[in-house]
Formats: sequence, structure tokens, C-alpha cells
Amino acid sequence: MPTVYMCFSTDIIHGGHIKIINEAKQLGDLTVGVLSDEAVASYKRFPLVPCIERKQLFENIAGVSRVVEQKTLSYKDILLDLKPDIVVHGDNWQQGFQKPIRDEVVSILSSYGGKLVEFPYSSDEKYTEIDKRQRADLAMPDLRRGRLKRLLEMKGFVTAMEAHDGLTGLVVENTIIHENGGARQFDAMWLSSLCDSTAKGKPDIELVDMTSRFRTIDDIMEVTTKPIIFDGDTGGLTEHFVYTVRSLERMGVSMVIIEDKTGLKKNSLFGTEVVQTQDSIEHFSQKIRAGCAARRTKDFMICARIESLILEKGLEDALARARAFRDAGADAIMMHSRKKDPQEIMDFLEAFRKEDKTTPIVLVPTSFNSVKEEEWKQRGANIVIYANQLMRAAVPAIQKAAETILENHRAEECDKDLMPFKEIIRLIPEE
Ligand code: SPV
Ligand code: MG
Repeated sequence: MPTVYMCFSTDIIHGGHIKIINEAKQLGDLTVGVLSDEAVASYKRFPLVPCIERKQLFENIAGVSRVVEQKTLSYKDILLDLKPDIVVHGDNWQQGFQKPIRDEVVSILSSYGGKLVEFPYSSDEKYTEIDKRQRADLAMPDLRRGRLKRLLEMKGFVTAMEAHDGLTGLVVENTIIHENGGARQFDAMWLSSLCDSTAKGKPDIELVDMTSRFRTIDDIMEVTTKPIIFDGDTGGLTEHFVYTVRSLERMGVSMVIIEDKTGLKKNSLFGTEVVQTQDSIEHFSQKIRAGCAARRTKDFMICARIESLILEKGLEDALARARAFRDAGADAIMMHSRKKDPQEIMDFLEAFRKEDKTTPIVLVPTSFNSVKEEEWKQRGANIVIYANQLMRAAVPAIQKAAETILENHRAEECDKDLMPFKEIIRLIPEE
């Protein structure tokens, strides 16, 4: 009896899946592959049902002999392991981003005499409706809030990109690239105080009040589903911070990061060029403890950001603070630096990881931007935030358009640099 293999990424099983399974099992002894959580999240969206439960769904279908996990979008490893006689797939992967994956399958099958059987893919409206509803569920606060923690458990390393309004939120939500048979997208969004303030034409000195910052969160939340990391600046007075924690948690934000500065906060990228005061370990620990006590769920994370390297207080001070804030209850530590050279951050990672293997470490490599994500992961970092690149890309582009129109007394010359509006509105979801 020939052996047959087919792979699924679905959270639910509907009639369409049963139909193709019935056809596949006519061809031989059927093994079903279930795509890993990480692979599903990389190319589609966060899976609502974890891989282990999705495996159980298929184990209970008559005619499925065995269920295995397929760890990558590429079929290479699983095919070389199982060497099935037949691979079954819908014919929808003959074009689009899945085509290189199909080409690889065809080539591996032909290396040992296997064959590919494709069935016509039918996208029934009632099934696309289910998928749409599942996406909408991902945006609900209770489901959204815990997703950062889950991503950290699942992947150990997460990337976040800055968003400061609904449109940049959509760019972070939907930008995806396909490479080497896989896909890459940002895992989360960073609500930068610098960019939120700059978008309003204001300095980054905690001048834009929380009500206005919440409004930005709301604009982004309305049109996206990815977890949100909120830049809480200093957190303000402890008596105020506890209310901020409750509000953010209720809205479905996943993490707030507060920095150990006090008084009039200035942006860290100014470093020691401006007067900035670091909070005492005792006082900031108390703020962390109060924030942790105020939250209602285990899903919401509070991260302590340490400014010792920014303020040139040295590694020992940074380490002492990291220990103290973790012991006060911080769920993660962000260590910041404004040096181009990544060495001081690497020194911190090495020293801290010697004594603490688990507390997540967050980095914002704006200045020290030469190191790739894979290396940060290998050195023990868990979250990398791209804090302001979208805004810095936009400003020169809009300035240039304004100047070109002034220079030419008309808009024709700048048109070549502009995206047609019918392409922009493709980003905007329709109900
Ligand atoms: C922000 O993006 O607002 C930050 C990161 O706090 S930094 O600007 O590097 O201080
Ligand atoms: Mg900030």
C-alpha cells in the first residue's frame, strides 16, 4: 500500500478538509502533518489552537493512520524523513508565495520516485467567513493580551516594530516577506513615546498625556491583531501608574515598559547631553511592585527599563538594577544604550545570563544596529524592538514631496515618488 502525506495549518476542521482527506486516503496509508505553531505564526497569523491540540483533531479522524508535526513551511525535512510515495495538496500553491515550497516538494519527490497529487482548491464562502471571524477574535482584548507571553514561550525570541497610528499599525500587521521557503513578519508592535509625541508635533517629555496615548492605542487596536508593547515612559507617579496598568491591561495591551528615570523625562537618545535623573533602586522597585499588585491577569507583563548605560553609570550599576527590579516582580528587563558599538549591551547580556537564564531581556537597537536578530537571540536577548524606523522613513519622503511641489509650482514632478491611493487603500480592511 502506497504511503501518502499531506500537511494542514488549520485551527478547525470543516467539510472542505474532510473532503480532501477522504480523497487522500483513497490513495494509500495517510499520514497527516500538522504545521508547528511557529511556522503558522510566521506565514499566516497566530494559531488560535496550539499544535498539540491541532494534532489531536486529526488523530480522531477515521482513515488518518498517523499525525506528525511539520516544523517548517518547507516540506524538506519531513519528506526526507518519511519518504512518502505520494504528497497531496490543493492546487492553490501553483502560484504565489507557496510556489517555491511546491517546487522543492516536486524536486525532492522526483529524487526518490515519489509523486505529487493535486486536487482543485475550492474556497467556499462559508469557510472564508470562518477564517475572517477567527482573525477578528484575535483582536479581542482577552485573546490579544496574552499573546506576547505565548509567543515568547513558543519562539523564545520576538521582534516588534514601531506603530504610531492606524496606518503604521496596518503596515506592521501586514508586512510579510517570503524567503528560503519560509516567511517573516513582525511579531508585535511598539507604541513608542518618541514617535507618538513626534506624530503630534510634540517633544518626547511625557507631555502627551495618557488619555491621548490611549487614543493612539485604540486607533491601532481597532485595525490590527498583533500584541502591543506600550512605552510607559517613567510610569509617572506610582499612585498614577497603578491606574495606567489597569487601563492598559483592560484594553488588551500585552506589556508596558517603564524606565528608571524621575523628574522631567527626556528621550534617552540625548544621553548625558541633557539633564536626566535616574530613579533610586528602592523607589523604582516600589513602583514595579505596585504595578504588579494592580494587575488582574497573569497575561499582562511589566518590564523594567534600565538607563544606567545611557547615563554612563556602568555595567555593575546596570546589573544591580536588573537584579533588584526582577526581584521586585518585573516580568522582563530592558537594557538601553545609545552607543553605536554593541559591546556594552553584549557585556550586560553575558553577565546577566550567567546568573539568570530565564527573565526575558528586551533590546532597542536603534544606535547599535549592526547586529542581526539571530545573534541577539543566541546571546540571550528575547525581544528586539525597532523603535522609530517607520517614522524616520516617512519624514524625509513627505518633506521631499513638499519641496518638489514648491520647486515646480505643480505636483506632476513628484508623482513618480508617490504611491497611488488605490494601492494605499488596499491596506485598509473592509468589513
Ligand atoms: C521610544 O521609542 O520612545 C523609546 C526608545 O523610548 S528610545 O527613543 O530609544 O529612548
Ligand atoms: Mg520612549
